[in-house]
Amino acid sequence: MFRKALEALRKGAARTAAAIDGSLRSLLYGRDLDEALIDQIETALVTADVGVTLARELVDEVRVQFRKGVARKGEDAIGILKARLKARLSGDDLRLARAEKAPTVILVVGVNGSGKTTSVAKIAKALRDEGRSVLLAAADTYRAGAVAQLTVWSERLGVDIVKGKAGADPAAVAFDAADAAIARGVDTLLVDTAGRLHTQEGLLRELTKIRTVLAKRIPGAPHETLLVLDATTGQSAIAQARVFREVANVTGVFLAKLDGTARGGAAVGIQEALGVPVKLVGVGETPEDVQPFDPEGFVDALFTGLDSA
Ligand SMILES: Nc1nc2c(ncn2[C@@H]2O[C@H](COP(=O)(O)OP(=O)(O)OP(=O)(O)O)[C@@H](O)[C@H]2O)c(=O)[nH]1
Ligand SMILES: [Mg+2]
Repeated sequence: MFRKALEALRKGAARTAAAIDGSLRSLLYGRDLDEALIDQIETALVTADVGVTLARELVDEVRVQFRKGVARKGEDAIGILKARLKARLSGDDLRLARAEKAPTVILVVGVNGSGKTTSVAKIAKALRDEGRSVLLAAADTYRAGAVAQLTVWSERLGVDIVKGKAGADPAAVAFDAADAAIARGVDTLLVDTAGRLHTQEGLLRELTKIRTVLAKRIPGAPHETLLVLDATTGQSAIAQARVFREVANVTGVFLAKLDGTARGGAAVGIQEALGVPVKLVGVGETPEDVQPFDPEGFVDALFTGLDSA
């Protein structure tokens, strides 16, 4: 999905690039490497939210190559960092899962305000643009106004929606939506859920119930569970991700608000901490502002300005 240019992604990564760029560029460009300089690279990477452990690993590699006499210049260090980061981020299947037999069910989870509902609209639009039929399930019956918010998106995008009353059991809404998806023969059912903190046990249990109901109606559902993380929250997003992975069987990350942060390095940290791939990134507030996560393009964008590769 989303066969588009990388422009929007670059826009999002550009801020992170500026952060890494500002420090690494002045640090490394045109300079000879030495041990002290290599230590400073680590600080620059941690500042960009790559994560302490990974930053150390990356820098260790630079140090090894330096001691072997292979890496001599700042530019060599940049080359090593880029290659390592790309290797880290690639390899997983970054496409959204699809059921063998329609409907495919995509469950969207995350903490309050991370960008779930907006991300549902983005995915709905992208799928519809590919000619696939989409049904939305407004299973956030917790927050007043949540159903109305998704309804507005459904009207703007021209896709159907199944909703319950405010305060209704979200699992019941999921049940009705699954039935409707089968009856209407839609390709993909997108389930929006209430924002919940990773400390709210009752709400976390509710997710399990939603999953159970979906699986009962549709074999293998949910086929994809996307955890929406707010990229501007950096390391906190990683802590959330750990808990959600445990309780919600997260299969992919939608990294929202990448346009609003200089800390896009979190994309790398998340993948490292979870072993779950970042599949999509959000780079703005409109339904067009979504891109597939492209490890090559992302890493290049992180280092834009450092070299032209
Ligand atoms: N800049 C930017 N803003 C975003 C992006 N995604 C979502 N937002 C904004 O973030 C805010 C929260 O988005 P929602 O989609 O309502 O978040 P949510 O997770 O559904 O929130 P709750 O249902 O209350 O938990 C809104 O103002 C969105 O417009 C993004 O990729 N970039
Ligand atoms: Mg919402």
